[in-house]
Amino acid sequence: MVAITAPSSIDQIPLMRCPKANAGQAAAAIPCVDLSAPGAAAAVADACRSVGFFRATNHGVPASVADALEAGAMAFFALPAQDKVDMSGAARPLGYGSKSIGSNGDVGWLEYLLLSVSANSVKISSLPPSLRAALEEYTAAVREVGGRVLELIAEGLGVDRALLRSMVVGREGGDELVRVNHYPPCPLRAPGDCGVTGFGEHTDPQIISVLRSNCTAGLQIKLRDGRWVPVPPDPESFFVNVGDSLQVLTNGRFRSVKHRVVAPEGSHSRLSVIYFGGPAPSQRIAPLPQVMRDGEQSLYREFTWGEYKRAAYETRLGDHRLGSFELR
Ligand code: GA4
Repeated sequence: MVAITAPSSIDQIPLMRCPKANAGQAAAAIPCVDLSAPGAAAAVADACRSVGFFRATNHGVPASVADALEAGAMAFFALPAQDKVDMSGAARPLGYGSKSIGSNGDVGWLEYLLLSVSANSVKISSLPPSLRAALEEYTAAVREVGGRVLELIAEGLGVDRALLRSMVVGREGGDELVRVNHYPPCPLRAPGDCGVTGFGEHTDPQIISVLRSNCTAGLQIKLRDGRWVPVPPDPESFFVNVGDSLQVLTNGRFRSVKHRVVAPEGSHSRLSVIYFGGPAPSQRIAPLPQVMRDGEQSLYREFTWGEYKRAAYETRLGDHRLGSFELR
């Protein structure tokens, strides 16, 4: 790993280089599912099994909802650094963060807002009212998309349609987060055929994540065969990824996908908004009995979401977090 250092005008932080992904294979490798099509449940399950990631179209969220959030977020990120901290608190882990991710030394070329959005209200009350209103409207819409995807996943797995959705959406004491990531254009050049890391490679600990970005590229996913491929941006679609908890609930049939973001090099910022669907802390995370074959053993020791989340926060971003819960 090579660390590169920013010029003195920018904070001196080490930024890992991020090898360029294989652009030629992108389009073919990323499944696309029309959420309103008759075969959507099978297509979603297929994508979660083969890649752990897919692009979702026909989701029913009007473009104006995402546009309003994008505008509000860009206005927020254009404020002086101190105002952003004053309005939302420094990320610990919730709040406004810049370059530092989590509390174990991970860094990236980005600034962000990380918010708890459970029980329908954005917890950070001193955000500018227009941003708060846009976040609330967007959250309600993306939660519906997440809920629909969880229903399709359940149907595709052959379990009760409401089972996964009810663990996450609108659940009393549930743990839903929204993260708004802003990646300004990066003036640095990493050595070789590399970009600067915007957000280092990791899997998401939750059940599912639903991402929407503007039209600036940067997201990459790791395929099962180890190749990294860029995800062509599409502001009209949502991108869904399987989280570690869904991997466990399916006893490894679905795999949480490794992903990362390379900082933009040109003149445009990347703005992405991610909804993380996590259950209540007391929720038991173990393979669903309905998906197990006769005599099949769980690959994981049993845990609750609260336990897993606490453990996740002790790890570095790129760690294999499920490792210490695997039985073999
Ligand atoms: C990755 C997915 C979500 O962005 C997140 C991240 C969290 C954080 O930024 O506070 C973590 C990371 C994420 C997993 C390992 C720990 C915790 C940073 C980190 C180093 C909000 C989440 O839930 O887990």
